[in-house]
Amino acid sequence: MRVLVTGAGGQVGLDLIAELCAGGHEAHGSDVVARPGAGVLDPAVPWHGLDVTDPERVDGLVGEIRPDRIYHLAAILSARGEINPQRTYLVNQQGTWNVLEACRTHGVEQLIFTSTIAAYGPGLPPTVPEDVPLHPTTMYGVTKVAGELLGEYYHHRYGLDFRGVRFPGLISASLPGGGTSDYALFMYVDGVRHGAYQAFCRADTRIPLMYMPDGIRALVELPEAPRSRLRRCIYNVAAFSPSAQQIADSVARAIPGVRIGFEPDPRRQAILDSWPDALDDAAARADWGWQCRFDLDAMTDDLVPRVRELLERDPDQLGNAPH
Ligand code: AKB
Repeated sequence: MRVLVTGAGGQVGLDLIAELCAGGHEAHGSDVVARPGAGVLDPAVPWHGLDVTDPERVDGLVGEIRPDRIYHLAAILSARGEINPQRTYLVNQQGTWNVLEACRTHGVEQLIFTSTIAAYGPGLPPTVPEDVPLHPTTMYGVTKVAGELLGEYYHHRYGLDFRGVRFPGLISASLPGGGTSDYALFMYVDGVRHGAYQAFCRADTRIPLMYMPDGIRALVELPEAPRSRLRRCIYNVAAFSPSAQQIADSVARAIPGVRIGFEPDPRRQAILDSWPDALDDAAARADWGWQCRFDLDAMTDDLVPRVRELLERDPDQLGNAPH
């Protein structure tokens, strides 16, 4: 199967492409950022410059490649998105519209969309299913909700096989992209690098999190499920929901002597407080057999050696912790 990935240079895209190639698919990466180096991306994978806000370029590329499936990952995340909400609207909203239109015009069979816990807003029960009132407080969340609804419209109106997941904050040994959930990853990165980290949230902050290999598996399994078994287009997928203190404790178990403190930043704390504690993913379990494999400590055991190895190779590879 020929697959195009938008926003492929981000946190999810490179791992996803590696998994798609391992599964025998012809994967094409696309992004505004330049092609990553050979150590990060298989040189055999085609890479295309793509600004999703440019409708002609999106249309031209989809017409040229004629993919069977598109993974639309291109987006500006929650924390970075609040620095420039206007640009975030263009990339996330106009970009999704452009990709949907290209799917319609060129008869792309399937579009996979990555939504997020940021689709939710304050005032909900601690554990949320999919169908509750959605009143996100960030432009990222607003555009993700709109993207979900637009995709469902194209599914019903034009027969596009539109599917997607609402992801928890994803954690992996790769450069994060301006998310508010990044405090979790930087406990590991700065824990290894500096032996210390000041998180920008309170110790009792609790949001849904997931280790990237589970996230990638969700993106590979959902598209393969028979459509007749799916009762909806967008599914919650859940893994674990530790408090920030519990993550710090897990890191300290793997990196003895590490010092993790908490210095809440009001702007990012407000975003974190607006998200639910946990996701109810009963629908994904029932309809396509979704099940996460990593809990917090299993993630820590797997992640710490990976972070260590990456930082030994290139101390700047994982970027700097946001303050
Ligand atoms: C973010 O923090 O913005 C993302 C997300 C939760 O979708 N990681």
